[in-house]
Amino acid sequence: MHPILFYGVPEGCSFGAIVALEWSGLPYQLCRIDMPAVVSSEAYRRINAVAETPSLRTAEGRQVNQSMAILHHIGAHSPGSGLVPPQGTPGFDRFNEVLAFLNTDFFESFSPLWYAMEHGLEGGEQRTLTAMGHHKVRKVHADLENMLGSNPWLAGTQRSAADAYFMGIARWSDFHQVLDRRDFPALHALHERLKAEPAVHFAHAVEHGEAARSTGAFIGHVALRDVLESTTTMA
Ligand SMILES: N[C@@H](CCC(=O)N[C@@H](CS)C(=O)NCC(=O)O)C(=O)O
Repeated sequence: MHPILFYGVPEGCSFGAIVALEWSGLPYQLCRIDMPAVVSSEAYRRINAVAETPSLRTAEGRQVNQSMAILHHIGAHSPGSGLVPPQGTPGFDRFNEVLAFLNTDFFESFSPLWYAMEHGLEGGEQRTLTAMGHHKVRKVHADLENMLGSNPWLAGTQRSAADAYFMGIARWSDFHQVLDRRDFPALHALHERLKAEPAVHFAHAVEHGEAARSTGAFIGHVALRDVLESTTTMA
């Protein structure tokens, strides 16, 4: 068997896991999950009890949820890829620190903006949450700019799974029209570098249902129904 990544559309944070799988060189399949309709369905809750994407079915058939756990799993199963530095090294600590920042502070800073949009808020409530979201998003960009310093990549001199994850979340500031990334020159340069990556083009095309050319070992899509049926058969 090979891993299956359940990725959420539109604009899902699963984007980074798709990029990481491409960079890993591991053979893998994708299962597309529409949000919010399918992600909150009873069928999908059999994959992930908290109704979130991404989720990874491992090559051994276990389910791993949460972006950090998934990225670590992919890295551990592709040790030559450089996605995750070896545990116990300074490189690992740096990688893990920046990934934790992205998965908590950076991710969370967008929640007022998503809430205002998804709950159709208007008037004063909408203005308050929008102002709060803009403040938080600007702050985490300034923080990440400082963390990045003069490094070309978030974990230092080498591309890692943290960069893949960053790309999936950073685009939300374009979606919500929060800031001009050129105000953060190091992050802007990182974003431009990532934009040129074939794996990023691939993930974008996959999300948009366009013809996508894998430079990794992507096998193809599988339907949620088929994954669930095969699980029942195996049980
Ligand atoms: N802590 C989780 C957060 C996952 C998460 O919030 N996923 C969103 C998409 S980015 C989701 O599935 N939302 C469900 C929905 O929109 O209904 C992780 O890091 O994987």
